[in-house]
Parts: sequence; structure tokens; C-alpha cells
Amino acid sequence: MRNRFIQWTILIAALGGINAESANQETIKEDVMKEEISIIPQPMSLKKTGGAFTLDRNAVIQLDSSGEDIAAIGGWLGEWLSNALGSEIPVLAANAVPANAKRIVLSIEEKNEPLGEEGYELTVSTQTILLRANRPAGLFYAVQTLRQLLPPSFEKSGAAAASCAIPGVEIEDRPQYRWRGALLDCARHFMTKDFLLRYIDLLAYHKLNVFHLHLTDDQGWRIEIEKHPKLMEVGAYRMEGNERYGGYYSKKDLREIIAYAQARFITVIPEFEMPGHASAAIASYPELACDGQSISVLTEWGVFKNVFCAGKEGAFDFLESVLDEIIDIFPSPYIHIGGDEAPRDHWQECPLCQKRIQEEHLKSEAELQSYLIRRIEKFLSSRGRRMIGWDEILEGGGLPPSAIVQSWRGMDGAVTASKLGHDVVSSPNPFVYFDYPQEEKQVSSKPDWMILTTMEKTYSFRATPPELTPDEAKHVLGAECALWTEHSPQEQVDQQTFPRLCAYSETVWTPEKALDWQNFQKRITPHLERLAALGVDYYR
Ligand code: TNX
Repeated sequence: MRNRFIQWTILIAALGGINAESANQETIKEDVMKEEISIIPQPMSLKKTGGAFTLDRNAVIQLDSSGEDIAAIGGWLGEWLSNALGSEIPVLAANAVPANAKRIVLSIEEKNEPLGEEGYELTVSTQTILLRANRPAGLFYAVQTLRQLLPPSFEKSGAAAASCAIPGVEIEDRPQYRWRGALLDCARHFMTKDFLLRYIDLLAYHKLNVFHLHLTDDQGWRIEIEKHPKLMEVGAYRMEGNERYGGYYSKKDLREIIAYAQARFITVIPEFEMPGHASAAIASYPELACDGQSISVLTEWGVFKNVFCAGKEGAFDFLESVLDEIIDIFPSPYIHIGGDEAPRDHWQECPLCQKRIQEEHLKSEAELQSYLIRRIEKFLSSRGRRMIGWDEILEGGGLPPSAIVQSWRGMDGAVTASKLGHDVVSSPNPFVYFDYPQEEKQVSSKPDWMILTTMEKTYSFRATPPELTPDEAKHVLGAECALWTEHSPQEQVDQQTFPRLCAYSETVWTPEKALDWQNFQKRITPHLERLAALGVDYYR
């Protein structure tokens, strides 16, 4: 440990231009090349300024203003540094800091408009580290960057070093996109609450700000809805052999997850799938389907014909009452209603669906689907929320302009939707689909999955389709990567997510012209050490 610390001090000192006389020059050179400053996602601008700030037990954290956010961010940083340095780093108001103290200054001050809501400046000089942002989110991201200027051992619990030299830099940074999301499918496999909290920490570390929870599907219902208790009694579990497998999140769990995410500037967006991927709900309440036949929560993967009936008013009552409880739990301005992969076979044979088609002067089952989507959109708008759905919600036409389209079948949905004036979130399969294998050797056990999503492929992802005009491109809010978990129980999630998520984070944060795969490859190696220190079981 001590050896490692000395190496770090020397190499960081060397990076900063300090002459580490007593050290063996050969070793320094090698280490310097290995351990360049490497931040992921790459900041918009970074200049090395020489010199270094020696961080040790004498440093203090200075808060330049009062307020809950700055106190929380300073408090977190103070605890984290105290833990790593093995001695208390005080967090003080500006007037309580001794005149000649070495200080880490946190400042929230509206000054530099281009930094926007999420940008920040980070300056490291010999006596001071300054983190400044217009808004709390920016300050939070400045802290994430500062973490990456320190050795990976600082991420482990327990004292890492008594001191450490941080290279002199000037960083100015802000995100490329305002919607930088990650989807986790907790329906196909259930993940514990603690696991989700840890996942949120890892998203925040990569400066992502949307956590999309896929909560309902054919193989499980994962959200407590008081009005419909069978969703939890029946829908939340499936049989795996002789074992009952599943679980769901209580409202209390979800509120805790949401608050935890909010403290890390992450919005949690819930997804309630309709009209398809509805088997777990229909297993709980068969009357929601056209034929009313009872079914079991499914144990196989794929696309199934069990969809909500679009002819029965009772089915709409169910959808709306569930949405009301979801709205009550989730403060997110956006509610995801799925909308993908909904076969219309049952609707073709259902007298009530056919009656609805006639009465509403619809021309087809596709239009019946868009009738359902429009009705739900109207309901959500009446509750002050915006609807988001997968690109199938474009089918059948008539989608209200405020609806957001999430493009997953490649980028066609993104192009069509933004040309129609809808806001768009890009999630093209397979580029940002982390359920796909990352190399050939992973494929053998899943013969139908021959498409690879390598880290390089993910890095080549661009949220904005090149064919859009500048005005159309303004509709691209950003992107989401997705981990569908048919083949990934909780213990597999790290391997599927990392390190591809690191590459993805850069595509949504870093300005497009600064994206550079060669350069990223150099930075990912030290970044993997950080992930290891954080206990991430990344794919090797
Ligand atoms: C398609 S992406 C789905 C998911 C599957 C995924 C597997 C989307 C809207 N629907 O239900 O899990 O493919 O890659």
C-alpha cells in the first residue's frame, strides 16, 4: 500500500512538472504514461497547468454559500476524503477557514451562463482547489471529476493514503445532452433495493441523470399498487421449476430509491408497460384481457399475445388507477407507458375491441392501439405529466405532440418522431443494448444472439441522427442505454453493464467532436482500476 502511494505521489508530481529527484527516472516515465489524467466521461476542456495540490490531513473544505445542496455535497466530499485520508477533513463556512489554509472551495454562483444547469469549473492550483457551478447539479459533477483526479485506492473503504498530490488543472465542463439515461429491467429479474441504490451511485459517478426502471412485464410485476393487491400476490412471482421466483418494491422502497437518486441529481422514471408485455397483470386479473382466460405469470422470454383489452372500460379504469398510484409515488415529470411489441391478434377477434373500432371510427387495430395510447396520454396530461413510450407509439398516427418517443428499433423512430415535432430519446438496439453479448465467446450459450455489442460499437453511438436539420435535432433530448435482464439476474448485471456504460456515458456527455476512441481506450484502463476499487464486477 505504502509503495503504491509513493508511486502515485511521484507520478502525479511528475505529471504536474515537479522534479521528483530521489525517484528512479525510468519508473517514473513508465508510470506517467500509464497513469495520465484520465477522466470518463472526458470533460469538454482540460488544461494541465503544472504544479500540484498536496492533499493531506491539513486540507479543509470551504463552503462559499449556505444552502442545503452545497452542504450536502460538501458533507459527502468531506466524509469521503476523511475516510480515504484516515483523518477528519473539516467542512467549514468561508469565514471560519484559517487565512493560510490549503482549501477545497465549493461554490455555487450564477456566473458563467454557458455552464448551464449541469456544467462546472474545476481548478487545481498549489494552495486551492476550486469547484464552481451555477447550480447544485454542476457542483455535484465537479466532485465526480475530482474523485477521478485521485488514485483509485481512494474509492475503497478504509484509509488509502496519508497524502496525495493532485495535478494542477483547469477544467471547464458541461454535458452535451440533458437526458443521459440508463434503463434497468427489474421485471425479468428482480433486483434488491440495495442493489438499485448502488447502481444509482455508479450512474451518478458517470454523470448520468436519468434512471429508467422497467417495472412491469410478462414475467413479473414489481410495484406495489394498493388498489389491486393481486398484482403483488400473483403478478410479482413466477414458477422457476418448483421454486416461486420474484418480488416487488413497496411504495416505501420506491420513495427511498427516488430520494437517493434525487440527492445524486438523477430522475427516476417508472415504466408501466401497456398494452403488451402485460401477462403478469393479466395473470393477476384475467378480466383485463379480451377473452378473460386465466393465465400464469410467464416463465419464457419473447413477445406474447397477452395484451390489455382496448374495448373494455374496466381495463382503462385499471390502467388509470395504476397510473394514479405511480404518479403519487414518482415525482418524475415523465411517465413511461411502454407501448412496444403488442400483437393485435386478440383485438381482431374481440367483439368489444371491434365495437370500439366502429364507435370511434377507427380503421384498424393499429388505430385502436393509437386510440389507447392517446387516451392514456390525455390522462397523464390531465395529471400534469408527460408521456414517454417506445417508438411503436408512432404507429396508427395521431400521437399528441407533447408525447416523447424512445427510439429502440434502430434510429428510424428518432428520425420520424423528431421530423413530426416530438421530443426524442435515442436507445438504438444494438448500440446501447447491454443485454447483447460483448464478444464471440459469450455467444455460444445463446445461439439466437449473434449480434455483438462491443464497447467500441457502443462508443460509436451518436444520439442525434445525422439526417436531421438543426431544428429537428433540437428535439433529441438525449439517450438511454438499456439492460434487459432476460439472461441477467442481479449477479450478472455488473458484467453486462460495465465497462460498456463508461463508453456510453461519454457519448452523451462529451461534445461530439471530442469523442475519440483511441484516446478513450487509454483512459479506460485506469478507469477499470477505479471500478474495481468500487467493487464493480466489470466484464474482463
Ligand atoms: C425488445 S426494447 C424489448 C424488450 C426485450 C429486448 C431484448 C423494447 C422496447 N422491448 O422487451 O427485453 O428487446 O433485447
